[in-house]
Amino acid sequence: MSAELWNSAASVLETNWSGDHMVPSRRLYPHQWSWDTAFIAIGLAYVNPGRAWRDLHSLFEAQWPDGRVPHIVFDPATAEADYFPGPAFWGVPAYGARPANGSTGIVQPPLHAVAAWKVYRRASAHGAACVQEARAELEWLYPRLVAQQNYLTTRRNLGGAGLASIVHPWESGLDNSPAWDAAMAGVPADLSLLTTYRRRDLDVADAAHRPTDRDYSRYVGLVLSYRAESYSDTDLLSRHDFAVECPSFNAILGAAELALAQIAGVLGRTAEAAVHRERAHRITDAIVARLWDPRTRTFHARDLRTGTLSPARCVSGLMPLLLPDLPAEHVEGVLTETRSARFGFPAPSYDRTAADFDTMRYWRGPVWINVNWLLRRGLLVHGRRDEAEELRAAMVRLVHQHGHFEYFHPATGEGLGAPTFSWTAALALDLLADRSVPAYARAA
Ligand code: 9WN
Repeated sequence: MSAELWNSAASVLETNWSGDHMVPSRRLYPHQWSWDTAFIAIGLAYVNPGRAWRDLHSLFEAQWPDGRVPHIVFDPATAEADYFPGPAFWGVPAYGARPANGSTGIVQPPLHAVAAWKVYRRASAHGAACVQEARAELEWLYPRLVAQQNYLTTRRNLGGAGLASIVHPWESGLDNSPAWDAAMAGVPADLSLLTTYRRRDLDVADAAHRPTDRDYSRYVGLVLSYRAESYSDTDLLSRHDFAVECPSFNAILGAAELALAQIAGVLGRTAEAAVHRERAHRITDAIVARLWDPRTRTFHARDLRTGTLSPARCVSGLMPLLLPDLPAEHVEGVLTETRSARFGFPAPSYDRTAADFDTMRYWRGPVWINVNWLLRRGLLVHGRRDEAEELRAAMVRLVHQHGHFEYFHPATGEGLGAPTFSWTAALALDLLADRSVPAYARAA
């Protein structure tokens, strides 16, 4: 089974390569996406490390002067009509050496340091030249990764506690998650926006799987609001209708600091390595202080406009397991939640027992491989090797039986969404090849 799965995964990555970057899916997502690039690099590390670095390079070449890494880098060879909201809709002005309309103005979870570290670690398997290349790439990326973290922890520290806020659900990567429902209720839904701007996703995907028109009009409205002030973050909380601290985004922010500590160590930047570890620690403390609900004993998204935690129990609430300094009480709470009837292995995107659990709709029930990959890493970080192995086997089985789909039905395993999806293929390679544990993992 593993050779067959390996070959099919490698061939998805071959098909989706677009010259200097990978597309998540040829039909549905014909540009380059930020956190997809990180997941994809983790798999390319096995079959084509040169492309892993090239893809990360293309993404960071589009980094804004303020440090933000855009959530989409637009491919100028792809027509405006092929993806909505496309380049002209975002209207991003030229910056640095970048032409106008080259990217979006929002971000996605900063997983790239974790990916770069994994690609570097794998380089020795490909020979000395590859190791040399990997070191040079780390040198190039390091200041850019640091700038990304600085942007998120300063300009996006809207709550003042050291966490990054997302100002659009798309920034979470978990777009349509019930975690945003309470905060989104306060965002005006102007359905007339969808007559001005036509959804393109419904031409290529099933409407029963995708966000509703109501939610989509809110997504569009939020972009228009951020765009109106040229994507400035100054005083954002007082003039923008959506600002949320997400446990998954911030857990990845903390994990990035730990990966940066490892990268800084290899680059001989010992003092910086200590600073990154300290930052990871502070992010962990802030997640615990602000996003933990002692009643549910799991983490929830905080709406900064109302100061309340979302009642929804989503897979994003399990992600702080990625952080080794998470206190034992919180680790226990999240593990109990993970193993409960609400989630299980592989974990669905939302509480299976919730009345509005939806087996089909985007991030409201189906299983995604990327968040399960992160969950497995979290289990390894906390020394739960047996559970990590159980989850690994469940993911490999799912993808082997059903294919490299974008997401999967949480009961039947049926493949849903895009059929040859890059991160599913990339992470399948890593799941087949890598049983190692992060160096900073704790003992069980
Ligand atoms: C909007 C590309 C992206 C992923 C996100 C996923 C989906 C886009 C969309 O596809 O989002 O960014 O059009 O729905 O939710 O996680 O990065 O694969």
